[in-house]
Amino acid sequence: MHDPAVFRSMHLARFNAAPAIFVAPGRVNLIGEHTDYAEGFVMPAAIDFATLAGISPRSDGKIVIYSENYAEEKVFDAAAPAVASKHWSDYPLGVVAILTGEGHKIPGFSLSLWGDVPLGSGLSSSAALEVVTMLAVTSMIGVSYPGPVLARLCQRVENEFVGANCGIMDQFISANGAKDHALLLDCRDLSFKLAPIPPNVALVIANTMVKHSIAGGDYRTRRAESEAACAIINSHRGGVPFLRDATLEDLEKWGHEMEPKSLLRARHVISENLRTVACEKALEKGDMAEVGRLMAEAHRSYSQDFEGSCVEADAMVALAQDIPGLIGARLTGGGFGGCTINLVEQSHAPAFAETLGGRYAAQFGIVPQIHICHASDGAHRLE
Ligand code: GAF
Repeated sequence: MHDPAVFRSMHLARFNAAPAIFVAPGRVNLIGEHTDYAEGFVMPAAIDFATLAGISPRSDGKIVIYSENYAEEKVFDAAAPAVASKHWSDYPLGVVAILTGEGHKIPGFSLSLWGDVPLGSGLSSSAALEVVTMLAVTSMIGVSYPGPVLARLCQRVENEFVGANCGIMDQFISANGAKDHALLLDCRDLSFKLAPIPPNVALVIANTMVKHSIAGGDYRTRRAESEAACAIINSHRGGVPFLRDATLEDLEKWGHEMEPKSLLRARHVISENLRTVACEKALEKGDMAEVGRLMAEAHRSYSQDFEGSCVEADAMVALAQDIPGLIGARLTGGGFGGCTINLVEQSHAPAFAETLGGRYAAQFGIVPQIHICHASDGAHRLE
């Protein structure tokens, strides 16, 4: 279905109109977890799982959205205010709401959607859906936003319409990713640097098959705990509105005033920022041993200090350790389930995937999906 011709025929058959077709990828985060909303650093890559959107204008004032994945069509009145209903259509509808709030008049349109980003697996299927819809709708009304602005608007869909308190990482990488590169993003000013992924390194994504949504309570709780620690530091020395501005020395000085869990969450975020910047430097130098060491330390911190992992993800990381070709492994994304990212020497990748899958199935009785992915370009028009 990544073939736009098949997608075009599907839209044409349903809506009797030729669509403009857009694509937006999911993502995997190599390092920098729960640092984005602390205005820190992240280093994700867009992957070759993506969502496609076909759009054509309508003259009846309706917004008709069809999801091929859900085999479901939803019809809305373009003139009526959009309301969220905890349904997949919240994401495209939220795009309309945010654009309307920005002063754009959105006419009726038909939108077809299809994607292969695994849902609820921490690979940002919702960000891909927001970004592809934003690109499709803005292009239909003749508006062109720079990638970082488009990403911010999509983050607002999530924060203000869907009601998930996420940071900017997922929408940013889906909109701005680059083939064969990870992207070191400064979530404070959205400046970024592309970090080449060596051609002999594969991104092996292992799905624990444990689903988790960032709209759930754990993400919110962890965020609140880390922000509480930040408030204590800020009350002492000021100028620390976000953990991005805090240091490990701050924790030594004022950690005793924090709730024990807050202290641990903050230690993860502060140290993760340091690791993320260091990891980009190591990648630039081609020092893959250092990349692997930083990923291992990042997983330990995510699991033990942030308590953002789960038994299955910890096992998936542990089971990978002695498989030939592994450079580094860690849980990726919002946490509490989802996928691990394994950087693996390309020549070993197929055998690595098979061994890891077999070991995980033997331990948990669940066959995990394991994907050998490549870093891809961000959202763009296909035709
Ligand atoms: C989810 C969120 F959407 C991101 O903003 C980020 O906070 C991530 O979890 C954790 O790093 O993917």
